[in-house]
Amino acid sequence: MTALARLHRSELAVPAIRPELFPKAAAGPADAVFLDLEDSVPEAEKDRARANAVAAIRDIDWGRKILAVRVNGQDTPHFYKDLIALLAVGGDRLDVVMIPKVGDPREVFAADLLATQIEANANRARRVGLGLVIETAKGLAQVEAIATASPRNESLHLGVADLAASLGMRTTAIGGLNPDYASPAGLLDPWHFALARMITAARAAGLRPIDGPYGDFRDAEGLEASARRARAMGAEGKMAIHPGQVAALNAAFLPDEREVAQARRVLAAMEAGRLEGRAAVALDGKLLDIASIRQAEAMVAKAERLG
Ligand code: 1VU
Ligand code: MG
Repeated sequence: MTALARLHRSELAVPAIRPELFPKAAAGPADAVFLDLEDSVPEAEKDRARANAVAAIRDIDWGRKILAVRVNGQDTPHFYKDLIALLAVGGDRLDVVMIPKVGDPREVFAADLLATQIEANANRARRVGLGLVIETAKGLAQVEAIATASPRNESLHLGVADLAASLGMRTTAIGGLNPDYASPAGLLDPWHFALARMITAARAAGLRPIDGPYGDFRDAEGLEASARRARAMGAEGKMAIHPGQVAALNAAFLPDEREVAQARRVLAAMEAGRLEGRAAVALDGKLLDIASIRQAEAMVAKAERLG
């Protein structure tokens, strides 16, 4: 369960072909930063992006952030080169290798095997973690097996754009709602099933579930609503594609004072019930029982851990 203990409210994507952005990302408030070697890098620039990422791991002070690099997928000729460069040359500061488009637990096993060999040869002092991007129909269908495929696994991330393409969803937007997906009562959330399934698999395996990005980075209201939906369902944090999104995510994924105060009231009411020999009590006209203790304790523990 150690994977859950890291603060991971916001995760800023930074294209690795834009090294001028690295110091801004390192100095900013994101809990996690990932340098991207994959879909924000044109094919002809893959080698340059990789070299930039390796230098950034070694030369930039990333403070206490989770530092990740998203490598190219295992269906490309770049994956092994990315992994060797990052682990053999990049050094120990790299926390997590993010693997895109994971579709099968055997891909995670293969990444673990290769990482183990590189780390042994490079005398790397600590084991790198894996962040797995769930963004294909195959990956979502096998997400439980993927989540438990390696002890290196730390987090699952919903890749909304690729998932939409893979599922044939009728949208070209990155995240957010779709006016066509509605009931007579209003808009529904087209990401609900995928996010719920990914969160369930992540929590069952003790990993951090991270919601996908909201591409319309000028729409603060839409981002906030999307983050609130994800946190209501149990997501630990959310990807950001622009630094302007980070503060809102950091705030959204902290338990707020009202929620924590209510959780403490629940615990007090249950304790009073316990002293009277009861495990089911009423508070404000609503049922509480022993499951309510677990819900409230999880909320209070998270608030205390985050200070
Ligand atoms: O004010 P300054 O000039 O000092 O700084 C600019 C800009 O340089 C900086 N900035 C960033 N800093 C760190 N990390 C970033 N990702 C980043 N983006 C911008 O912030 C200041 C304001 O920038 P801006 O509003 O002028 O933004 P631009 O027009 O320069 O860039 C917008 C995009 C969206 C292109 C840029 O933010 C970006 O490239 N984002 C990340 C894209 C990415 O990594 N995509 C792949 C992962 S997400 C995915 O896979 C989709 C599902
Ligand atoms: Mg993707």
